[in-house]
Amino acid sequence: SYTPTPADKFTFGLWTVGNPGRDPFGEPTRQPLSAPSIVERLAGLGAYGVNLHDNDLVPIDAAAAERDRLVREFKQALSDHGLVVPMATTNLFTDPAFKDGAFTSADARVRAYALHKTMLSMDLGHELGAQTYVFWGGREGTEVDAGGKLLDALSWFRDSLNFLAEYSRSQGYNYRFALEPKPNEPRGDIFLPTVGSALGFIATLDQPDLFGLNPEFAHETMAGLSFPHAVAQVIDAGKLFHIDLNDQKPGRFDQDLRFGAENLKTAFFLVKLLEDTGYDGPRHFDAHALRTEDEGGVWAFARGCMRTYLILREKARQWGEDAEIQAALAAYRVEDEELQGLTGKFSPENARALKRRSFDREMLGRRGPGLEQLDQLTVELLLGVR
Ligand code: 3MF
Ligand code: MG
Ligand code: MG
Ligand code: MG
Repeated sequence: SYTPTPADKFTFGLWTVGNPGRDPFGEPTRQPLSAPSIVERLAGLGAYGVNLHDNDLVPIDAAAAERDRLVREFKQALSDHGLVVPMATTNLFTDPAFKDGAFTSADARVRAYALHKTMLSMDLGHELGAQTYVFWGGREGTEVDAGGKLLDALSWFRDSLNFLAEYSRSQGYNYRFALEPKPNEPRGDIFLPTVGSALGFIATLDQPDLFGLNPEFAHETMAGLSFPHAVAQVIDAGKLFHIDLNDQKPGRFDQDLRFGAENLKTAFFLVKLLEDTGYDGPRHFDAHALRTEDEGGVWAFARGCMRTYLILREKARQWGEDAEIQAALAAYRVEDEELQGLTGKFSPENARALKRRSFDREMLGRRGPGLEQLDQLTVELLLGVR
């Protein structure tokens, strides 16, 4: 079947299926879609929710009456079609005012405007029911470092996040905040470029417990890193607040490909990781249809993201029940109760006992762990011949 239902918690951004196919070298290839029509189509496909930047719904220069009408029509569509808005975020990258950064601009007026715009957007997100608020610092970075702001930028960024966390509390919004790292594009270098850097930065905030991560498949891949490795570290830190699923060829421009379109095996291990660890937040697809596509291609793209996730989830279940795979796995992980008792926790006695032990170093070096066979079994399972 592999037909999604809201219980699968699949979400898309208004900006994803709504992407009209503009790129740096070419004009849009598709007509814009209205927010209510996106809600209707996504609900029809079995999605759970839809996320947005403030300006995906309300143009930056909209008058109050126009804003109210757009929000009212969007809310009506959400309630008509049973979709929720789990996450909201701010567009701090499209407008020329943010060309040299928002929270990290060297111009104090831009930094203040970024806070002003984000508070209004947090108000909107709350009105729509969002509980997670994402910060993707698209313009927070540099092409040249002659401006000498590398340390200042981190401290301005920290001040802004601290300010907004207090704003959320004072308004009773109680958002959970998720930082979304990206190494580059649109800036030459973006601050906090990877999952690891964002985790380190969170520890320096006033209320670190309110902040977690929104890691993105394409972003870590652009940095030449493994997305499952990054996500595992986020889970280990208890910081997986949200996730952006898509795909990407390493070493290319930001492609935002359909989930599973490129690195299927990596996507499999990611889905397995999310499912095995009981991640119960939204599975958000931050991707868009190829520029070649018409509107039919957009919905084929959306269906494909969800279907591939469900197929990989089923493959992960099969993997867990495959006797040969499980036997190879058990052989790979060598247990030794006595030694694990000594290494689990330091005590002077454990240290003394370990120092006295002798080890058969040559045998340890000779042993083949069987990974070739285990990986081949995995590949054959994925290829559908098991
Ligand atoms: C860009 C992104 C962003 C963020 C979004 C917040 C426009 O590569 O991934 O999409 O995901 O701003 O979630
Ligand atoms: Mg992205
Ligand atoms: Mg992108
Ligand atoms: Mg993203």
